[in-house]
Amino acid sequence: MSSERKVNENSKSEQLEQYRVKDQGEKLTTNQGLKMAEDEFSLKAGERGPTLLEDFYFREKMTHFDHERIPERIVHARGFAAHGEFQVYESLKEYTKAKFLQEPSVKTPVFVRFSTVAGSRGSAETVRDARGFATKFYTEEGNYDLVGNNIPVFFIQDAIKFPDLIHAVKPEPHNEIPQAASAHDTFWDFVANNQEAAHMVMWAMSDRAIPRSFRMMEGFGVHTFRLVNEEGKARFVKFHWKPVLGTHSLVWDEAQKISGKDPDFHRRDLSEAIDNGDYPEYELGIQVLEEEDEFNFDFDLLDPTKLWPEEEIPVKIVGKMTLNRNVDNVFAEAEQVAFHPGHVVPGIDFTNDPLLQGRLFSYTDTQLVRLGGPNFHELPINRPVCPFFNNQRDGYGRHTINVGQVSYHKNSLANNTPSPASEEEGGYVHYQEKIEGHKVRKRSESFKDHFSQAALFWNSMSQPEKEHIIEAFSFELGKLKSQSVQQQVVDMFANVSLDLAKPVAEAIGVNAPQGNGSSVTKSSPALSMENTKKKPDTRKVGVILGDGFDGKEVSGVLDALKAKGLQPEIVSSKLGKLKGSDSTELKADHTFLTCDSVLFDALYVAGGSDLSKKFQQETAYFVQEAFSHFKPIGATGEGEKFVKNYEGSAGVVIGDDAKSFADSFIQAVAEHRHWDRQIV
Ligand code: HDE
Repeated sequence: MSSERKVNENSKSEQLEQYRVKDQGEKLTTNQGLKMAEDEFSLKAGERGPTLLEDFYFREKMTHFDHERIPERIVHARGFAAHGEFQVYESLKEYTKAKFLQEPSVKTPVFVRFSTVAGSRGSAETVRDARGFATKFYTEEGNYDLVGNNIPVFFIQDAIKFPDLIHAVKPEPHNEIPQAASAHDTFWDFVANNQEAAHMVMWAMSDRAIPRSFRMMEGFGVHTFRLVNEEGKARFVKFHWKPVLGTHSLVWDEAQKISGKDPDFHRRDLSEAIDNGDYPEYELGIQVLEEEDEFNFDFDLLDPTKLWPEEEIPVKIVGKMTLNRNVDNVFAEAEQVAFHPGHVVPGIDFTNDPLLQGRLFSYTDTQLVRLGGPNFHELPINRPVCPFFNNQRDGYGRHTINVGQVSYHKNSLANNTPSPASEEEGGYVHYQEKIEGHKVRKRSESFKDHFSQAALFWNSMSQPEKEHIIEAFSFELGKLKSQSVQQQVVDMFANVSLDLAKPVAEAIGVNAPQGNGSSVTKSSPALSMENTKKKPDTRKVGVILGDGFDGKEVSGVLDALKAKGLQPEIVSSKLGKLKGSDSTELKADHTFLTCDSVLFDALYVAGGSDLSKKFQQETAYFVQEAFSHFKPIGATGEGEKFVKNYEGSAGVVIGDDAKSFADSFIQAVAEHRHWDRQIV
């Protein structure tokens, strides 16, 4: 094999094209290609007689249907995905020889799957949970998978505990309750008895665990990896994805209501944004550490319950990923995609993080049962864009027709090919880390501090974020039956802060925790979402409108919102045309029945002169709910009376000059939420 491997001329999407079947306008056939004359009636002995075994068409159709389902992922079952591309801003040659990170002009196709962790495949999307953020880069050197989460740390320090963690968080086995929720006894019993979970639990109880959208959440590789350059010099690295729209969340009451009103909220948001041309973008960031700095920190770099504070080790922004194409078929693409942290390319390597080491086993193992055998790499979504050759053969679902007599190494009959590639020829050579030690089942002493970074996280939160964490703990623990577990958890989190543990103890009626809290006073502003980017782009505004609205004014506001990239959608008591006081007509997108205030980022109440009692009641309800979720609310003309009660509150904009109203309202939308509000 020559060292210059030729990448398929095709991009990934062109490669996929050959598998895409468009059957519109075609005649119906069997899977053998036989045209069928009938698709409604099985073959019977007489019109009222029994169905015949001879009916091959019925049997083929029904057998295929009976086998349509595959096992869902044991974790991250509920997910959605999109295609896109990635480019580096400048060459990362200094750090890594990975070819896709050398050249700013190179566009690498990517496929990204976002997911929740605990819920089943059909569960609601806005539950409190970590989110998976898995990226497959189809590079010219083979597929590289960055299989991360939206939280930079994990619950456990050793992969051997993963089955325990997941058993604890999944629905309890005796009644399969609750679905997609950690608010139950076994999860918190696990936490209290496995205190390495403290830091991740702080994140899971924070607003990070209820993201506003996949487009507005960060991604993290979690583990410390290695980058290795052409000279063989290795450095430690942590990977980050930073969303260009900033990192934003829902509020808990809203998240729960959306679970009922629109359980598909996150996938709808992602696919609609891509359809609208509002392509989600994420910048890739790296934190890089020299190997000689390995022991210069008060935590172990191999410990996956620790992050590297950005203020101490800055995140260097090195490239951008743009998601620009929706999947054509969720099963073929999002369901059949198989990620694996062990899918690496030369220049990217592992560390001895014991969580990562265990993951390197688990992902192939799980695909064998989920995708039915060892040939899952041949599924269209999983195929690399470069050719691949080896002596592996046969197995369920083999597509490749390997030609020739030889399927072993070494051989003389095929000139000893396929032959291993040297490092110079692009062959993967593992970083030669020196290892010395006794074979032991132990954890390093350097992994034993479970609370300092949990306290760092707490200290870094804004006041509203802290209140949300207290509420989240109070909610989750409030659902437990075991008072002993409740008490254990409260006592455990007294090691983080008494300002957290005491109010939670009070809220759930257990004894106030003893202890002094943490001695850590440091904070890391980068951890607070208060300090994220704030932009109005792509925000959904519910426009409440009835007949007799002020045509000129409302049209002016809608145009101004659209010009700034916001997405106004009209809500009324009926669908169809709404007539303004002049000749303006606007079409309603939703009724009060088919949508809800929780499905919008902001409300603009324009009202109308001709409103039913029902309209007035529904509008009052929408406004009250949006207000209680701290959302921006604007009103003009006939709409003002619905907002009068809230006048003067943060994020409430009232005015009748369309232009200045629109400007202030857009600014309020950019803020995302207005915490500084007295809820009435
Ligand atoms: Fe996973 N994880 N995981 N995980 N994980 C899976 O692989 C596992 C962990 C993550 O959209 C499974 O194909 C073990 C950390 C994502 O398809 C399984 C351990 C992080 C996805 C598995 C971990 C992740 C998975 C289930 C502890 C963040 C979804 C289905 C050592 C860095 C990928 C599958 C997708 C999926 C095992 C911990 C991220 C069972 C043993 C830490 C995003 O193999």
